[in-house]
Amino acid sequence: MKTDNKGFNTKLIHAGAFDDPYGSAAVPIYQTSTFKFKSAQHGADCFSGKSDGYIYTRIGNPTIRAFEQNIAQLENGYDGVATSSGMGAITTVYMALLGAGSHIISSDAVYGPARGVLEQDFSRFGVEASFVNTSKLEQIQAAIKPNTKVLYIETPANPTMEITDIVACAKIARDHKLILVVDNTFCSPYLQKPLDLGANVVLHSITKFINGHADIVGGVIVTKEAELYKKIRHSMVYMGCNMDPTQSFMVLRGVRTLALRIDRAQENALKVADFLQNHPKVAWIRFPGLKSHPQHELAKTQMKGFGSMMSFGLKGGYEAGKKLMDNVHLALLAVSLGGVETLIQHPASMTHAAVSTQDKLKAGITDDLVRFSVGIEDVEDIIEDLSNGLDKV
Ligand code: LCS
Repeated sequence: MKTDNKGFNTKLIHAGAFDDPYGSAAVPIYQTSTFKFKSAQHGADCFSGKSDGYIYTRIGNPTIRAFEQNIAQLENGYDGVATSSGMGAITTVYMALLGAGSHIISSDAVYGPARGVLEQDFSRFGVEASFVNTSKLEQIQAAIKPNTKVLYIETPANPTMEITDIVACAKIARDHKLILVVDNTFCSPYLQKPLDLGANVVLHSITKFINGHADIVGGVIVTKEAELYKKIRHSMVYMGCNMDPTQSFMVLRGVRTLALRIDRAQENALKVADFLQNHPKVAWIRFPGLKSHPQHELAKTQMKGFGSMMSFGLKGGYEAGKKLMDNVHLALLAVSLGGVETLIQHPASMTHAAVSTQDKLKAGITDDLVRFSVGIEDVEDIIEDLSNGLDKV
C-alpha cells in the first residue's frame, strides 16, 4: 500500500506490506535460502537487473524487503538495507563509505564497538578516525582534513546522553562534501528524523526500540539518495551481514507498536527522572527532558519527545552504583535498551569496556555512570524498585 501521504502511525502498520498471493494479513516468513527461476532466461534477467525477481536470501527476500520498505518510509528515505545486527549496519556503512587513506570523524561517546572497530580493525586497512565531542561544533570543524569523507554522529549519545545538532552537522557536511551518518537508535524515527534534518544516511540497532521486545538482534540502514543506497546494499550483500526472514518477521511485528511503546516509556521516563533528580543519594542525572540537561533546548528542536534513556551517578560513586544494580529487582541488570522492560547497566565495565579508560573519561563515560532504560511497566513500580535499591546504598 502507498503510504507516502499518510500519518506516522498508519505507516507503522501498513508501509512495506505487500499483497501476499493467499491474502495473508501478516507478512509471511519466506524461510528459504533460494528462489526458483521460471526459466534460464528469467534467471539471467534477475541477475542482470532486467527482472526484479528474488534470487537468493542474502541478496533479497520478500519478508526482509517488507521491513526495509517499512523503515525507509518511516525515516522518509529512499530505501533501506536490513542487516544481521546494529554492528552489521555500522560496519556495512564504514565498508561502503571508507577506504584506504580516507578519514572519518565520529563522536567520542558512540556505542563502544562502533568506535572499537575503527580503532582496532579498519585502521589495519588504512582508514583514519578522529573522535571528538560532536556536540561541540568547533571540535568537528577542527578535525576536518582533506581526506575526511564521513561525519558520523550518534544523538543522543550512548551513554552520556549528549545531544548533537543534526541540522548544524548537515551544514558542515555539505560545506566540506562529507557524508553525514546518524545513528538514530536512541530515538527511532518516531522521535527524530535525521534525513529530514539534512543527514545522508541513518542507521539503527533495531535490537532496541524498533523491535522493542528484547527478543532479536538486528540492524538497518536508510539512505536519502539512490546512489548511496546502491553502494551500501553492495557492501551488505558482499560482506554477508543480511537480516534473516524470521528476524524480519519479528521486527515487523515489533515495529507496529513503536509509537505506543515510546509514548508510554517516555511518559514513565519523565517521572523516573524527576524522582532521581530529587533523591538525596543521586549526585547528577542526564536526561534530555530535564531543564538541567545542557542541551535541553536543542533536544526540543530536533526530537519530538525526550525518549526513555537516561544516565546518572550516585554520591557514593561506582561502589554505590554497584550496590544499586545488585539491589533492584524489577529493573533487569542487563545490557541493551529500548525494550518494553526496564534495564539497568554500568557502561564503563560493560557496553563501553572496549574503550580505553582514558578515552572513556575524555568522552564523559565516568566510572560512576549508571545507565537506565525505562520500560513500559507501571511507573509506580519502577520508582518503588529504584527507591528500595537506593535505600540499600
Ligand atoms: N548503536 C547503538 C546506539 C547501540 O546502543 C548499539 C548497541 C549498537 C549500535 C549496536 O547494535 P547491535 O549490534 O547490538 O544490534 N548497544 C548496546 C548497548 O548499549 N547495550 O548492549 C548493546
